[in-house]
Amino acid sequence: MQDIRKQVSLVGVPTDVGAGHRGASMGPEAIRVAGITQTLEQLGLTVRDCGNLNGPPNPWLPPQAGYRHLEQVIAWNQLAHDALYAELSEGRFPIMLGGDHCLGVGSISAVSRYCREQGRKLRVLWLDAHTDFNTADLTPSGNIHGMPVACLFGHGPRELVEMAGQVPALQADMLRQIGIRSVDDGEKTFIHQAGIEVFDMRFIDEHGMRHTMEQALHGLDENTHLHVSFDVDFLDPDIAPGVGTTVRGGPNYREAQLCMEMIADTECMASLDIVELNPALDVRNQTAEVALDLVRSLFGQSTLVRPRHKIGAGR
Ligand code: 5AB
Ligand code: MN
Ligand code: MN
Ligand code: MN
Repeated sequence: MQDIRKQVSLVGVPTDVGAGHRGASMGPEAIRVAGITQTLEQLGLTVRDCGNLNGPPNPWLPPQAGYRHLEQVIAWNQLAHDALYAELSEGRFPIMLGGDHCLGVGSISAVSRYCREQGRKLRVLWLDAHTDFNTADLTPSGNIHGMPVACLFGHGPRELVEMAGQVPALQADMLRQIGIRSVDDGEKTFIHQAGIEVFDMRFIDEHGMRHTMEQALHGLDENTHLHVSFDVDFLDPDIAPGVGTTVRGGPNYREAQLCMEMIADTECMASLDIVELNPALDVRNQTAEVALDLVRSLFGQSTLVRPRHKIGAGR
């Protein structure tokens, strides 16, 4: 584990083809400008910046048959899948800098494929205001960034559903969603049917972030690859205005920090997505800077004065 954590690869995926607002395509550069490489190096990690992938432009057209820009979404996800799988195969820790969250399909398909080959267990934490479990029939928008989880569970266009080489790429016991507070009506029924464990904001309000994370991280062991898919709209818009789909009532700064610190404590995290950051909607790059503060905690920078026993990892 420690070896993988030391060798980080940044993969920029500058597109907004899956979103309903333009601008997430500028996300990778905003995180770089905020200083991600220096930040990770200060934490003792070695960083390879692989630069940006180069996919099709955003044609900015209305949805067709329930999907907006399906062809472009498939192309970008295939590029992301291939690039991330290559980094994983070299034993490195990939960080995907999105880009909108449709890219979760490519990223998590790569991780799913890799874990299958390596005989590792997979746990995905989906940090988001939204469940992203829409289909062409259920979607209110046609925007595919609202559909990646459904695709990973086998519901969606064949090219996306089959990207991991095994359908479905994910099963309910592998996924925990945290921070949820905006779910469309049809999506709600469908996610319930799929048996996915959702720690929504009501749960976090009632039980607190500590208990939420203890539950979400329960059962990890040394053979578990923990993937974190961090949609920046997970955060309360007060601290993270630079996203296309803000929803009030998200985790505040300290709650988000605790969430990340508890993930770090497990020492299981082996890949990460940072998606949906939209610099066109941000003010002085503050959202990128907050995201980076949280990344620092994810990689183990701690405000603890002295070490204490670890919680939540089930060991
Ligand atoms: B995000 C909405 N459910 O499907 C839809 O930011 C929003 O990746 C999706 O979580 C938000 O259009 C997608 C209304
Ligand atoms: Mn999302
Ligand atoms: Mn979201
Ligand atoms: Mn969004």
